[in-house]
Amino acid sequence: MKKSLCVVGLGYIGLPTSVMFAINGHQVHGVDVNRKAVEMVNAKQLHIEENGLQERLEEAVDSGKFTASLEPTEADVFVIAVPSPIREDKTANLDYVKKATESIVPFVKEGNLVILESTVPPRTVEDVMLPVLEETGLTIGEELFVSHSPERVIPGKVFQELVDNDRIVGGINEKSSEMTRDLYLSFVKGNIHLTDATTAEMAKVIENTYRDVNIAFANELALISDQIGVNSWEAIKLANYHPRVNIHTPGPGVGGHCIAVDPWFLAEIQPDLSKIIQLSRNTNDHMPVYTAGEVESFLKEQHIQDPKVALFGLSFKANIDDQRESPSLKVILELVERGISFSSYDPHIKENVASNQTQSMDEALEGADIVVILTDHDEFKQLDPAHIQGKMRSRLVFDTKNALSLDEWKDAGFLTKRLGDSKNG
Ligand code: SAJ
Repeated sequence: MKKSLCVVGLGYIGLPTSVMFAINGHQVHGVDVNRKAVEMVNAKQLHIEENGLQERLEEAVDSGKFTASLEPTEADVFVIAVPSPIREDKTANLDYVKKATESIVPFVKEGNLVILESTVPPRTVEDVMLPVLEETGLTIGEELFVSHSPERVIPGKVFQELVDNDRIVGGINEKSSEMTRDLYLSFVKGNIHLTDATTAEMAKVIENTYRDVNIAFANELALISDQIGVNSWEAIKLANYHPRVNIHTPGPGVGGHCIAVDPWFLAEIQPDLSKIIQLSRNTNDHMPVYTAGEVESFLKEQHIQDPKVALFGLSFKANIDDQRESPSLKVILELVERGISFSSYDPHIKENVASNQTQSMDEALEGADIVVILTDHDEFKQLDPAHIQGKMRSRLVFDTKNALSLDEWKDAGFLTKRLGDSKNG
């Protein structure tokens, strides 16, 4: 049955989700505190980038099924998709979730459903949202239904993953779970798994924590390999041929607003019981420092005076324009601390004044002694070392993402180094 929806938060998750509900026949009203975002959505313009979003937004707005404003409206279903970042002290900042919940209270009526999509520490629905929703005067679970259905999509492939991924639905009771499942069935083709709200919160946080711990393990293997004449990339690949082993890859650190954040949600609620989780976070956070140290020692070994470093890649992962929590920015801070001068280049990022960014690769290479690959963009995998060597002062290359065929670079006269690989010196 077609419903009316009010979606609070029109960002990386809320906007694509609103559009999906609208093009599947529901009447959707989107809400955001950012006036510019609201105006752009109504004008069918994008304030975020996502493959396939533009045409779907146009379809949704043109059909009259999607509108946006600064204020919530009455609806059958309220979906909350707002940020849940961490504070300086690594504790969850749930202010946005709380404010969004408060903002819908005047509009909630008997029979409505409230769904939280934001990733949150386990117990947030029960301990933070429900007390606010009780202010409606409705009996929770009988007159008002509530659930957590965490988003699980990867930037760049959101529309594919919204449809194909399995979905977790955790209601505060069975009726809440069933109502939520029935709604998502309008576009989800993956399986929908029903549970309680707190287990759904836990499952979502576990997914990103699993990845963080696994990457920390890979990074630790890289550090060990750097000491013992082993290429960790090769060793990990070989180990992964075992049918029950799946080790992730090392790198200059873990960025983005999910994997570097969510493990702290578990550390915060049980600090004494989350030792591996905290150690992994710290291991991954140390990688930019290690990377900068490796750059410095490579330059020193070659006795290069007043070196200049050309950093390639500023976004937090390959082929996207997102710099949030990017390890590259932390490597930059470390180079500044060490007094090493640098330029930077990223074909996906238009402007970042803080990082001495140049608009062309050749400009970044001018007078440089070393190229450091920090993000494995497709463009970097195809770099021609013969072209690059002509632009530089010295010929050193350090690949932290295993993006390059270093043999080709050696043939072009480069001294090469790879993170986690002391086999190819
Ligand atoms: N990274 C490594 N080694 C690896 C994999 C990644 O160093 O083997 C680094 C990347 O370079 C990047 C960071 O980790 O800096 C995070 O990248 P990612 O692709 O692992 O994750 P995100 O943050 O883009 O998206 C994750 C996804 N979660 C999982 O895969 C379990 C996505 O499905 C979630 O929706 C998203 O977090 C989220 O919003 O929670």
